[in-house]
Amino acid sequence: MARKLNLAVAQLGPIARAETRDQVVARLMEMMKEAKSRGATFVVFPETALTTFFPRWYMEDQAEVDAWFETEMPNAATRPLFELAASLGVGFNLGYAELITEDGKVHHFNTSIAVNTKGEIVGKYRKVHLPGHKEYEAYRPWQHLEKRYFEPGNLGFPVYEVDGAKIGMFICNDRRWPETWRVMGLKGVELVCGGYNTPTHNPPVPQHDHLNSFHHLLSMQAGSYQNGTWGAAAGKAGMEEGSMLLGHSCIVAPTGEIVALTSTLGDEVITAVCDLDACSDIRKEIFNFKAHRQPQNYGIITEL
Ligand code: CDT
Repeated sequence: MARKLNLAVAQLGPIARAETRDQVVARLMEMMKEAKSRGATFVVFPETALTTFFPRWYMEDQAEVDAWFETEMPNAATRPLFELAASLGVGFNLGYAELITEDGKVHHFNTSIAVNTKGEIVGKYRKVHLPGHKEYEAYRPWQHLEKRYFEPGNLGFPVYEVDGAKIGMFICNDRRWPETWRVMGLKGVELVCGGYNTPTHNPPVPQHDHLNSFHHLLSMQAGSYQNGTWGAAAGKAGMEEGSMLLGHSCIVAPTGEIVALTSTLGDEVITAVCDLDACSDIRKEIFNFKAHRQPQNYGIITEL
């Protein structure tokens, strides 16, 4: 019998700087209910889904920076989302800024979690490919200071069994890198999912601004096809604090075909029934890794 995952992607419209976590979680819960009403059992939410995309502002006061981070998960603000997930029997993928002490050292990560249909955290990913810059750059209308506020993830690209599906996560810029997909592809992933905050204007290369959506979908479609996996991406969209963010949240089949796409720049849920066994149509044939990969020629990829 085919294994089917009824999947939802919940795109968020803009989050104002003054909006509280409680207010945002209420929006996430509304979308989770909508997803459930359409039969979905797993919902993908955006990157840093609990707040506005704060790396657009230069901050020197570490206490001000840390206020954008979560020190535990779930916490008071997000617990209602976990409780709703358990009561509806809906799992989810949620991105947030994580402040944690590990081995006696304080860390700041751009993180996402996979939560099962019982509301339990069963997987964690920390963003590996951090875009942007570290210092204030005056020519930019807004900053992109992920390299200042986060350190690169230290968990690699894990794949988790979540309610019978093999799920891996990316966070925003990761989706553009073939290595992200291939590492999880080699682990037999069946759904690669994650969130993004992609400004439609990239100050260093404005000549590419009109290609923003194309490059996003190109990355999602190529990554899904070349690894025979479902792909799902949830954006934060619309005009957020003066920065226009890309919509076009999507669900992509292992063939590379887009099967669902948002059509607004606001809170919007899209769904698709994903046949997880369809992954093997690609993996047993054109991208049969065991039969066709030639890793002895790929060494330069992992050399520093
Ligand atoms: N959040 C994030 O990773 N955004 C990047 C913007 C790149 S331009 C600095 C992205 O790849 O969409």
